[in-house]
Amino acid sequence: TSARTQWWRDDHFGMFIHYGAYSQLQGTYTRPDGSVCRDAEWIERNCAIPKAQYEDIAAQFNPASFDANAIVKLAKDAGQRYIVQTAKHHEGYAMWPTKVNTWNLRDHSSFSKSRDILAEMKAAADSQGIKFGLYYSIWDWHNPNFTADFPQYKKDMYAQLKELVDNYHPAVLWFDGEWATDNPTNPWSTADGEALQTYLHGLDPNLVINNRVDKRRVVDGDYGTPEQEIPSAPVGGQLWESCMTLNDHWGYASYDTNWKSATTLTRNVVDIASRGGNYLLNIGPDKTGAVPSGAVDRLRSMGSWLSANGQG
Ligand code: FUL
Repeated sequence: TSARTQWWRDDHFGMFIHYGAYSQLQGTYTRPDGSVCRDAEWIERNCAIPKAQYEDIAAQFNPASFDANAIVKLAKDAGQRYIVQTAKHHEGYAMWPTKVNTWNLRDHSSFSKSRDILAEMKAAADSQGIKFGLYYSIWDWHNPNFTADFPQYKKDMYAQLKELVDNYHPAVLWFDGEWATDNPTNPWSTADGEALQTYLHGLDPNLVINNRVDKRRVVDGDYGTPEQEIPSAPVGGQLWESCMTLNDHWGYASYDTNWKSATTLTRNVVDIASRGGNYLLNIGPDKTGAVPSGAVDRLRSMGSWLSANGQG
C-alpha cells in the first residue's frame, strides 16, 4: 500500500466536487402546495420528493456552463493537487453515460448528448498535471435492486465501477453510503467491502481507495475519512483525509453564504498537513455548472498565501 499511496501522501490538499441531479434544485424544493423545503445533495430524501417528480427535475438538468478547464485551473491556483468528483451520490444519478441504466446525465437530462463532464474533467486534469478521482455512493435511492435484489444491485455496481475505471482511469475511488440505513436485510458487510477492494485492485492495482469501501475500521481501504472535523491525533495510525465544506453544504445551495474565512481555511490546510493528513475541500457548482464566487474567492486567497509561503 505504501507505494500505491505515495503521491497521495505527498499531495496533502485536494478539491472535492459535489455535483449531481440535486444541483438542479439549487437547495430549494417548492412543494405542489407552495411550501418550501431546503437541503442540498440530500434534498430528495430529506424533503421527501416523490420519485417521479425528482425524475422530472433531473430531466431539466442542463449544466451547459460546466467548464472543466476552469475548475481544474481553480484547483491548481488554490494549491490543490488532486480532485475527487461525485460520479454517483446517494440519489443514484450517474454523472457519466453509464450503460447500466438510463438514470444518468446523458440519458436523463436536458444536457448536450455529445458532452461528458467526467471525461472533460479527466482530460483537463491530465493536461494541467493534477490527479483526478471519483466519489461513488454504495447507497442508492433510485436503483430498485438496492432493496429488492441486493445481489443484482452489486452486479450493477460492479459494472458501473468497471465503466468508471476503464473510461476515466481515476486515481482515487472515494466510496460512501456503506452505512445505508434502508436495507436492513442486506447491509453492506465486511465481506462485501473486501470483495469490492479485491475486484477494483484487479482492474487497477494503483487505485487509492478510502475506508468507506468497508466499515471504516483502521484496516479498511487506504485512509480514514473524518468529515467536517480535524482529528486531534492520527486516526489509529492510519492515513487520513479531512473532508470539509467551504460553507454549510456539500451540494450547491443558493442561500448558503456562510463561508469560512480564507484565514481559517489556510490555517486548516497547514494544520492538517503539519500532522500528516490530507485536506479535501469541497465546491458545489450551481445548476448551470458555475462555481459560486464565494468559493472561487476563498480558494484563490488560499493559493496566494500558500504560494507566497513556498507551499503552492
Ligand atoms: C456523507 C454524505 O452523506 C454527504 O452527502 C457528503 O457526500 C459527505 C462527504 O459524506 O456521508
